[in-house]
Amino acid sequence: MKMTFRWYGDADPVKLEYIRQIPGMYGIVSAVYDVPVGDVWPVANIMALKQKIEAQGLKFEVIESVPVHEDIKLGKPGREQLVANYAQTLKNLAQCGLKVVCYNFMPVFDWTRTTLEKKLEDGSSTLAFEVETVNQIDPAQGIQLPGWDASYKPEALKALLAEYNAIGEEQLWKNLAWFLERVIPVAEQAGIKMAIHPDDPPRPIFGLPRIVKNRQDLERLLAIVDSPANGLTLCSGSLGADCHNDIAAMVREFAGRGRIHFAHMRNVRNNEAGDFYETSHRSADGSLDMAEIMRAYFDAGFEGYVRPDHGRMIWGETGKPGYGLYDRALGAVYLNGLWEGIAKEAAATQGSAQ
Ligand code: DNO
Repeated sequence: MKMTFRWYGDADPVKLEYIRQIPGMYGIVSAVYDVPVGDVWPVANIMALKQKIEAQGLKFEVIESVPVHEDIKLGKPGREQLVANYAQTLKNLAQCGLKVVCYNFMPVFDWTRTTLEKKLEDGSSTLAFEVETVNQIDPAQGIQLPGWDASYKPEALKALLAEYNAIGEEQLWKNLAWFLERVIPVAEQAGIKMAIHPDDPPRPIFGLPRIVKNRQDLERLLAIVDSPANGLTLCSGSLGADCHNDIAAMVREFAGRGRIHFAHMRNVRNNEAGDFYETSHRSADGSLDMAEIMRAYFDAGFEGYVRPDHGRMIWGETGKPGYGLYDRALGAVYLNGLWEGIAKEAAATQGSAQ
C-alpha cells in the first residue's frame, strides 16, 4: 500500500512542503489544470509538475483526474478526435512515469453536496447531502447547489440536462463502453492503469443517469474490457453513501482480482434514505468500518495507492472544502496506523504458526 495525498498545484494553500511532513507519505496525486478538457496534456506540463513534486522527495505516479469530455459521455460527433486526444494524453503520462489515471463518467457534474459547511457537534464543519433538499429543486429553475450554480449558466445547464435525460442509462453504458474499448488497449500498451471513480453520491440525480453505483455496476464495467488496465478507484465514501453497499466485501472481491488500483478512504455517516455527511476517518465516527476495509485490502495483498479522501474543516482552517491539510493528514496517519497494526498482527500470527 502506498499512501498519497491530493494536491491541487501551486494554487493549493496546502503546500507540498507541509505534505511531505506527514509521516508515511509516499507520493502526490495531482493533475495538469491549465489545459482545457478534451485537449492533449503536453509532456512539458506533466514534467514540470513532476519535477516540482519530486523536488520535495515525493513520488508522482497517480493522476486525478484526466477528465472525460461531455461529448464522449453523450456520444456526440467529435468524440473520435476527443478520444484520440485522451489516448495521446495517456501516452504522454506514461512517458513521464505515471502509473495510474483516475477518471469518472458522471454526467455534467462530478460530486454533488447540498452543503459544504454542515456544523458537527465538535465545532468542525463538513460536506453533506440531503435527499429532500435535492428533491425540492426544479432543475428548470436552475440548480442552487455548491458547484453547480457557479459552473453553468442556467440555459446551458438546461440544455445539457435535456440531452442526458434523452440518452438514459443504457446509452450511457454504451458510450462508456465505446470509450473503454478505445482507451484501455492504449493504456495497457503504455503501462497505465485506468481507475474509474464511482458516482458520488451513488444515485441518479436530477433525472441524470448514473451508472457506477454498486457492486453490480462495477462488475459490469470491468467486464467491458477484461484487462487489468481497466480498473477501479474504490472510493469508500462515495459507494458508502448507499448503506446497502458493503465496501469491505467489494474490496475483497475486486482487489483480490487485481482490479483496484487506487483506494479513496473516506468515512461517512449514512442512513436508509440516502442522506449522508462526511465524518473523520475514524471507524467510530462514521458508518463505515475503516479497519475492516483496510484489513480487506491487506488480505488481498493490495500494493496500490491509497489516499485519505475528504476531511472535515478543523482547527480554524479555511480553504477548499474537503481538502484542508489537517483532517486529511490525521486521516493518513490513522490509516497508516491501521495498516501497521494489521501487518504486525499478520506477521505475529504467521510466526506463531511456524
Ligand atoms: C472529490 C473527488 C472527485 C474525483 C473525481 C475523479 O473530491 O473524489 O472529484 O476526483 O470524481 O474523476
